[in-house]
Amino acid sequence: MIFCPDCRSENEHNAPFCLSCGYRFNGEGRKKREGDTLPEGQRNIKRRESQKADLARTQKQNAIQIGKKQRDKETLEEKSPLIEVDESEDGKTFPFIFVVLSLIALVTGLFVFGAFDDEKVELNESKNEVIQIPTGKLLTGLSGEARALFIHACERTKKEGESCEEEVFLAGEIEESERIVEAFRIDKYEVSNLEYQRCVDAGRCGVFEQCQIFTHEGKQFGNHPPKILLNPQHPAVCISQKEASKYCNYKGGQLPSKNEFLRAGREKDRRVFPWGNHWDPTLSNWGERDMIGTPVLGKIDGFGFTSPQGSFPEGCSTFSVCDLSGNLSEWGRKEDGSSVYFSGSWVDSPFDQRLTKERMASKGRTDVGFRCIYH
Ligand SMILES: [Ca+2]
Repeated sequence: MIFCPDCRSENEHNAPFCLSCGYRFNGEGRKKREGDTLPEGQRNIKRRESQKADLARTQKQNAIQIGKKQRDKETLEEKSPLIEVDESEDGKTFPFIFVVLSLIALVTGLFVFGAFDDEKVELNESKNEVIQIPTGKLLTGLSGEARALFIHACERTKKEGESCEEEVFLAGEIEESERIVEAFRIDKYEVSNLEYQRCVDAGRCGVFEQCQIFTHEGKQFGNHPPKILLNPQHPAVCISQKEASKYCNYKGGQLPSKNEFLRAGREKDRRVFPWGNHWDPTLSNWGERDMIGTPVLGKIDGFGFTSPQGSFPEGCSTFSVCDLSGNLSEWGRKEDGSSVYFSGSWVDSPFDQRLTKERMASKGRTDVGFRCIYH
């Protein structure tokens, strides 16, 4: 446990911020390093430059280790499970390979993900099903308490000497109001790569030609996503908002509006997350970071990349709609035709996992997926 120095409440030792008052832990009791107190979700460019220098210094040693492991694999293959890329492990062993290969790529200029292009993806059955949402009242917007918490966290960040623009931090938030949302049905899970492939096979959906690669370290150079993101059971990535809409039309539906997305996640109250108002780092696949903002892939929620459908049953909404927060953000539709996406993903901070979070984009990327609704 860790005590919040602001309000003295108890928090889990790995909590990125205080659940009671929003204080963002920055490694109290530890000697601060430059850039230790970045705002949630922002990237530390200076630290990354430093990391690159560190990587260059250790490259020679890692290359030696890789060579040794490769020799071990060739001679003792069945005794070397650590260096196997096992998709069934969903990232638990892949990050090791990813890191090691990235070290080589940084020095040689090769793009590591392209190396996996020729590997065959095994197809399995999809777990998705459709959930009925009855006509009912929706409470839109953030509650006063939640908004105050977020603003307090933003103010705290500014006191630590860093920028936090409330209009950016709270971008996409809509006014508190009540309205009736007509009945609809919605996919229980985000559409998987397998489900999307069936639409491609039917000649109704396109294969992505470009993909913006977003990871815990921000936007990356290249056009090839890590192969584990293309696992059949994982949610479909690199699908543009337009192609996602085409998929939903093919299925007889459409992308959800903000109100439909919120209705599926909130039912009858103004909760922040599908499971309630308090952040729980174990109930969704989010962009895990430790107390000083360093990525800790898979250490808290168990997944370093996206996760298969149904991996967080306790994080589903009261309607049993799952992964509305976490795993991938999700494309939505707007009446004015603008392209938006909701909530947060496997690369995002806790604050961005709220159901009401709304951002604008349109191109296929590795942190945005989708699900469909049907009337
Ligand atoms: Ca994660």
